[in-house]
Order: sequence, then C-alpha cells, then structure tokens
Amino acid sequence: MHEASMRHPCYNEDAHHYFARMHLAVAPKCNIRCNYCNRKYDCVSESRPGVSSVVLKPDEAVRKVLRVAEKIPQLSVVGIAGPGDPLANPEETFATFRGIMEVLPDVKLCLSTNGLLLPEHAETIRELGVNHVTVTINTIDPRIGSLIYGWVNDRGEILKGLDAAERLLERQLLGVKMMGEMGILCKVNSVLIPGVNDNGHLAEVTKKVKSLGAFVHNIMPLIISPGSEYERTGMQGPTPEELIKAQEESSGEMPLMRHCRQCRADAVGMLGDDQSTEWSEESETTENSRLYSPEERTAIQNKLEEEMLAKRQKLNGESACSSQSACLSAKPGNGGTQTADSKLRVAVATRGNGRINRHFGHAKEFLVYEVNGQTARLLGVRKVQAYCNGTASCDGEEGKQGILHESLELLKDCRILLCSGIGDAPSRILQQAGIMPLVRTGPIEETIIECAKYYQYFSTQSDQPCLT
Ligand code: CLF
Ligand code: SF4
Repeated sequence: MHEASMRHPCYNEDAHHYFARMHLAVAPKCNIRCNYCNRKYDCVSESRPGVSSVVLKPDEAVRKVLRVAEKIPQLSVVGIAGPGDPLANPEETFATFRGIMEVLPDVKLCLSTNGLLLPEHAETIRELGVNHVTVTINTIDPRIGSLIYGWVNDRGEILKGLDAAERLLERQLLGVKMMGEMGILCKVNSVLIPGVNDNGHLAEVTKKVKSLGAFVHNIMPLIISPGSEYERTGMQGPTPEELIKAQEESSGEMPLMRHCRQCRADAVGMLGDDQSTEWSEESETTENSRLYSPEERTAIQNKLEEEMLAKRQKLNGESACSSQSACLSAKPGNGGTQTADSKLRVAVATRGNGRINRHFGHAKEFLVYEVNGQTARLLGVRKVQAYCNGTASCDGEEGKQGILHESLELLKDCRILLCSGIGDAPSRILQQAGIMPLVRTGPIEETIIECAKYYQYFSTQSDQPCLT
C-alpha cells in the first residue's frame, strides 16, 4: 500500500472501516453526456442518482470542511466529485482545494473526473497538492464509447458519436499517463454496462490503464438515472453475479476496488455510514464554527491507523479461531446451493470500525465476503432498503415483506448473514430462504472465518439439532 493512500477509504480497503471522507458539491456543470446520467445535481459515475441537494460556493465548502473535521476527526480525505465534472468548473474546484489546504493541511485532496480536461489541468492539480485523482473510463474502444456518450463539449466544440468517444478517450488516457508521471495516485472507475462493455472488455481497460500507471481499478454496477437516455431505452444494470464476473476477469492485473458505495456528490462520513442528509440540513452558526483541534485529530487518526495495521498483521499471520461456541445459534438453511466444499459467501451488516455493529433492520447495505479456508475476501457491497425505518418493530408488518424479499433476492448467494441484532420474523424468513442469520458484534473477518467454519461443519451433519 502506498504511504499516501494508507488512510484513504477508497484506495485502501482496510481504511474504509476506520477513516472517513467527504465530498464537496461545488461543481455543477458537466462537459459530456453519459447516457446513464440525467444531468441533475449528481454524478452517476461517483454518486447515486438524484441527490446532492445543495451546490456550495468555495468559501462555504471550506467552512463545511472545518465543521465536519471537528465532528468527525477520522476525516482523512476531502474530494470533489461533482455534481457535474470538477474540471468543467475549474475556478470553483481549485479555489475550494486552495482554501482547504490553508485551513486543514493534514487532509488528502481527491478529485474525480471524466478526464476530458485532465491533461489541461494536470499541472494545477499537481501544484495544489491533490494526491489522488479518479478518472471514469468506461471503455477503450471508441465504438463502444459511442454507445455510452451522447456528446462531448470540448471547450465549446460539440462532438457526437465516434468523434466524441475518440476525443474523450484520447484525453482520458493521456490524463492517466500524466498523473502517473507526476506521482499522483490515479484510480480508474468503470461503470459496468451489460450488453455494452461487458464480456471481458473491462479487463482490457484494466490492462491498458495499468500500463499507463493507474494504481487501482474500480468496476461499478450501472445505476440508471431517472430521465436518462438509458432509462428511455430500457437498459438494465448488472446482477451481483455479472458484476463479480467482470471483476474476476480483471483481477490479477492490478488492485481492484470492491467496496465502492457510488457516493453522492455531497457524501460525508464513513463509506458505509453516509451522513450527507444530516449535513445538508446543518447550517452555519457561531456555535458550530469552533475550529477543529489538530492535535486531537492527529492523535485519533494515529491510533486508528495503528489499530488498522495491527489487525491486518494479525489476520495475515494467524489461522482461524478454533472456538466453536461463538457461532452456534442457527442451523444451516435448506435453500442454498453451496456445499461444504465450496467457497462460502457471508453477508455482513456494519457501520464501520471493522466490526459487525449494524442491526439487520437498519442496514441499507451488506458487505458480501467469500470465505475460503482461513481467508475472507470482500466480494462487494449490496445495497438494500432498510427493513425497519425506526418507527416500528421488525416483526409483523406486512408492508415490510416486499422489502425483505428484495433483500433476499440480492443476498441469495449468501449462506450466513451476520448482524448485531435481528427480529424474529426476518430471522425466520432468512432461514427459510437458506440464509443463516447470526447475531454477532465481533471483528468482521475473524467472525466470518469462525462462523463459516462451523457452518461448513454442520452442513455435513445430517441430524444435528436446530440451534436457534
Ligand atoms: Fe470521493 Fe472518489 Fe475520492 Fe473516494 S469516493 S472522490 S476516490 S474520496 Fe470512493 Fe465513493 Fe466509490 Fe468514489 S466509494 S464513489 S470510489
Ligand atoms: Fe453525469 Fe458525471 Fe457523466 Fe457528467 S461525467 S454526464 S455528471 S455521469
């Protein structure tokens, strides 16, 4: 892991359990048209559709960073990722970065762009000390690009079809190369679009960007914005299995990011615990304008990094726990297709700190891990609707059954679900669907390995008792 990325929650998978990022929505304009985007205040390449309620001016954005740093000391990265393209709004983007460096020099700066104007602004990016740049590159074939991009506006020159895709690609690849030469860590994001850039094409993208100096590749599922061209033409996003297949095709070439949340342009907090809504409602007052404490931030972040590194060292060096008692609370379900010999998939509800600490009913996403012997590796993130909204009990309500069945469909390849609490009704339905819900609060990977081991053991026993 590169030293500069140690605390970056996107570039370092471990760091996303410990460190937070925030996005500043200072860049409303865009200079290309992606057919999956609706051009409203969010960038689908880096955020979820339909949401970035407010566009900030640079000075407002800088003050917001200070308030967030005070409340969330584990904030390690500040990024600009929209709602349009940051480099189509260079004055706002660079004024914001400059302002942040004056008041909070210990954060890492991050930028996410479609790449059209990356070569033009590369030198300024370097001068400002932006350490991490993401370029969204969905294809390296202009013919495929012509199916993804409606038009490109290159400083007033409007291009369409093949010409648009060729111009964009040329700038993206040059931009990635320049970032590598300047020592700026470059991540490439690609949106997996079934029927357009699947069937091995993204593996070609991985090879190409690696050869140009990119550091990590993030293959994300297509999210179609309401009102976008793709919505009109009935395009569909990939299934979890299609996404995993595309990621596997690319694996081995360079590090792959599998924990992306496709954040909003105004995201705040841990990747798995977005607080953008609370922060969009927060307003500036004298009371909340107290400056952060640099010493406190440094001490907290140093401690978090120590904890993160120690845990990784322990996981790399030690075999799975051999205690049986912790996991005996449910019998393996009967609906699964995985056998005792196969790799086992486990869904985890967490809101950070590397622990299982989210109630099933409050989970808006599950991390899905694959366990193979003594190792658990993250396969991806599955977003769901929360089963409970905090106003009622988890049990009973019929209206919630639809939500539960949607979650079950998304998690049907998992055999175990780990959460910090679950109601009787969802627990029963999960078991009927062949998913064993287990209530745990321990560290994620250790608990997964331990529970998977005993799931495998009991799967081979024909007449063992139900342990729920
Ligand atoms: Fe933001 Fe992007 Fe920087 Fe991360 S997000 S600008 S690199 S700080 Fe991260 Fe969010 Fe995925 Fe982006 S989880 S959408 S990859
Ligand atoms: Fe939308 Fe982002 Fe594409 Fe621009 S680059 S069209 S904001 S998805």
